Amino acid sequence: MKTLGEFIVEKQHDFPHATGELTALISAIKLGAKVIHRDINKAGLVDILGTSGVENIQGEQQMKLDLFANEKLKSALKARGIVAGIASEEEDEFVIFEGVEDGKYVVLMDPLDGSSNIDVNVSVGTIFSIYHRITPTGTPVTEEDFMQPGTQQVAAGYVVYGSSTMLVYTTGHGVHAFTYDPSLGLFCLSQERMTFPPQGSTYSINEGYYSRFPKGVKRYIKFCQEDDEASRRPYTSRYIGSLVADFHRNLLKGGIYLYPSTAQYPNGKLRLLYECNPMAFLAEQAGGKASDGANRILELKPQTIHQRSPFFVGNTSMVDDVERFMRENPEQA
Ligand code: P6P
Repeated sequence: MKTLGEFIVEKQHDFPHATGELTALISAIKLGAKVIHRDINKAGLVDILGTSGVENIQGEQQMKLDLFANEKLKSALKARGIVAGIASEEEDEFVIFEGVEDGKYVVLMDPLDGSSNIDVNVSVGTIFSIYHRITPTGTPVTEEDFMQPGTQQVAAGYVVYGSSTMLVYTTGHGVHAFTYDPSLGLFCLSQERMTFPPQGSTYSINEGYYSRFPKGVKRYIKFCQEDDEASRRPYTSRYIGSLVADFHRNLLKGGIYLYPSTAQYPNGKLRLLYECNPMAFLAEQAGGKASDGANRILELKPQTIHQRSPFFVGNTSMVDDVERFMRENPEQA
């Protein structure tokens, strides 16, 4: 058994340029995940179910646990003294950590993705994305530090709070998974260098919105449902309504997650900076692909912190298929 802490230190020796600070940063996220795990598993017992009565900048109801997770992760990250600021789905603007102007890193996060599932006991997740700041240390971070393309990520990962709680991360040297053992309070290595299986046969999309999808996506969905034994079609349809849970299953079993633009979300629903980019980094490190239907997600230049993007992520061959149908059917509806 190897713990997350031991693994990071071991890997740190493999990469002399790595600093102990990144180790401390991922440990802060580990601590936040343990606290969130504890409270998610009590959700039915204490007053943290339901909405907070507050809307976030997206106009979405903030769940009590969203705000709880956000605060716990913020305090864990600030306490390490190496993160100069964060951007979060739960924060209208980026947050400067006063007194940590020397921090070398910024963190972007979705503290509790899929939180509407909490009240119905369905898996949810935490998503994080780590960058070196680009403004000089010793000064407060600026928006510029948070507007970097996904290719600049130093590390990224997620925690999936499911039948077990798992932390999955990459620093650009493969994707590694750790399972939480609550009896020990430790995340233990469960899979090193995770990769997508050679061929995927699951597609994850909210087909209830079919009529609102671009024509290329509609054609792809029909393609998934056609009989073709050689390509393992018809594919299985699996959609949990929680990006982290759907992504995690597709990473293990092979598949593709799709959230296209729709009439309701003309730029897609998922946020580029703290949902698409970290999952795209992981996908590419696991031999997969992430696209907005035409472009590599990681190369998109962010314009605003909460900007959205159409998102197609999973086995490379499946994402290639979607891009082909989008090229052949450029009509929006
Ligand atoms: P819909 C959760 O709100 C989320 O951001 C993802 O985790 C999830 O895949 C998607 O939105 C679900 O959206 O519109 O299908 O309910």
